Amino acid sequence: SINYDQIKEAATHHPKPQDIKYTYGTAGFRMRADLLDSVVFRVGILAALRSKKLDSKFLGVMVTASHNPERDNGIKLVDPYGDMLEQSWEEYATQLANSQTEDELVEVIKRIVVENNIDETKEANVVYARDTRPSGPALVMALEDGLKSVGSEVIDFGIKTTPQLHYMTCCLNTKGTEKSYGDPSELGYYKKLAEAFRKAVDGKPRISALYVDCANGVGAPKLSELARHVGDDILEVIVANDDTRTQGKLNHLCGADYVKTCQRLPLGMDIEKGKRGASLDGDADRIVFYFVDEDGTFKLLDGDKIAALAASFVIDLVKTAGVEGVKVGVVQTAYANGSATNYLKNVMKVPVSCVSTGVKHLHHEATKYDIGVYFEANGHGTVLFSPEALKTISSAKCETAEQEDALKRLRALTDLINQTVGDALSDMLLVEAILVNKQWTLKDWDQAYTDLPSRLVKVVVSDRHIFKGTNAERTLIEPVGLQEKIDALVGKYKDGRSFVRPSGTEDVVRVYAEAATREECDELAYKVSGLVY
Ligand code: 16G
Ligand code: ZN
Repeated sequence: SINYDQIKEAATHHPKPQDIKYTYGTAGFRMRADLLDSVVFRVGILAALRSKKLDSKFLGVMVTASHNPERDNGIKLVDPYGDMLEQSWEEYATQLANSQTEDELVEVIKRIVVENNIDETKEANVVYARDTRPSGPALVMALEDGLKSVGSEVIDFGIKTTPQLHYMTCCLNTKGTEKSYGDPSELGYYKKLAEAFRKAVDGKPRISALYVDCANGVGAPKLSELARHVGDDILEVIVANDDTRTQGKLNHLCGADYVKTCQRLPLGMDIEKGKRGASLDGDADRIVFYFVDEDGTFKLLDGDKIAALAASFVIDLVKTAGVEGVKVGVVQTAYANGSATNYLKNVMKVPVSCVSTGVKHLHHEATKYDIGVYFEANGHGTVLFSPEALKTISSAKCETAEQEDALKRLRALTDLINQTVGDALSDMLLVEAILVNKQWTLKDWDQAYTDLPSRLVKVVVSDRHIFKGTNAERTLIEPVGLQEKIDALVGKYKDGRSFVRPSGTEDVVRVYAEAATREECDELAYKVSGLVY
């Protein structure tokens, strides 16, 4: 049973700083690492409580701040099957983090126990991992203190990518059942992906090398390891920006977020014309691809392009394999380029839904399709197969060699694609597998549609919470009257579109705009920002 005196004693070593309000947001808690000690300690307690609540299933805890600067860190919880923490518990995380004294902390814990009918005598099991940030080891010690104060059993999974922690959590909880997701180890992860990749590209010749900017983060050692398991006879990966030791290099002028936001090559990746490049972010859950065209222009293939590529390939396989009952849909956010949405809806004729920013919204919506393809434009996403679709695909019988071949590749994809969360390493192999099957260059892939010029602007305001949106964040309802002004501006531009939303991860408001030309797009972004400011 829970020893509250023990928790109080442990908590005195992790006091909450005065005058800080913490919020468990879209990506958990994320901020300057030196402000996180008390938060991490308390998240440990919450993870243990949730494990007790869920019959001692393993909870996952990831210490990372993804693409944020190196001085930041963060922490988020992963539910037993690899999904994000259930939304109703986010509020508990916030309350624990903000209790000022040890007494208040214990009060909140007792309330969580009562409200959720938690059996205190149940065992708690928690698995945690961290990225390569220098602040990681100290934070992990605070996390352990929190976990142990509640008597939790722990598995330290070491330095991992965020998706590897999701994979591990799901594997631990499905081990020995018919839903087993794989061997709960890092090696199990590589073997599963490598074997699936080999099957997916079976019989097709290798394509040119892929240069991968790993943002000087955890993706670098992990990608090298994965590539070793796949074998360079079928995939040639050249790892760049792999310096995880020199302070200050993580995410600095490199990585998926930098490349997507700045629309330019990362530092340390001078790829020549025609060579193929990709960038991961700091915890390897996002990926974008790119190349430099003959005329020297930088061409980005972002999450929208990945979604279109993946959806079209899966749809073709489903058709050829003759499992036609299986319906494919795509989930996007308001940040999806207008050309991408148009291409999917009107050219490919795939159902497309638009949801609010944040993986939990996309993931949830994607489970409504037999095969749900979800990607944020920033490169985070995956393809989800429903249990029924998996059953249909695994039990389908085929009559022709062509059918059999398609079925084999489709089955390989169900293992290749991380079903728990968007995973840059798994997504990289997915894209490579499709390009190998089609024998396509990045330029071939890029032909499907041309992105409208777009611009994302950060606006610092005195209170971003006064901005309230609806319609998947595409329409503002507050401040009253602002949306009408935005609409009036947008109406003046050909193919114009713009929306305003408060960030879930930074104290800013984001303004997105797109229009037919670069000049018009920038002008629209500038004018809408003027309305917000
Ligand atoms: C978080 C989200 C990401 C989203 C981003 C938007 C997760 C795991 N991550 O990083 O999906 O794109 O926030 O940030 O949900 P913003 O609200 O600051 O624009
Ligand atoms: Zn990330």
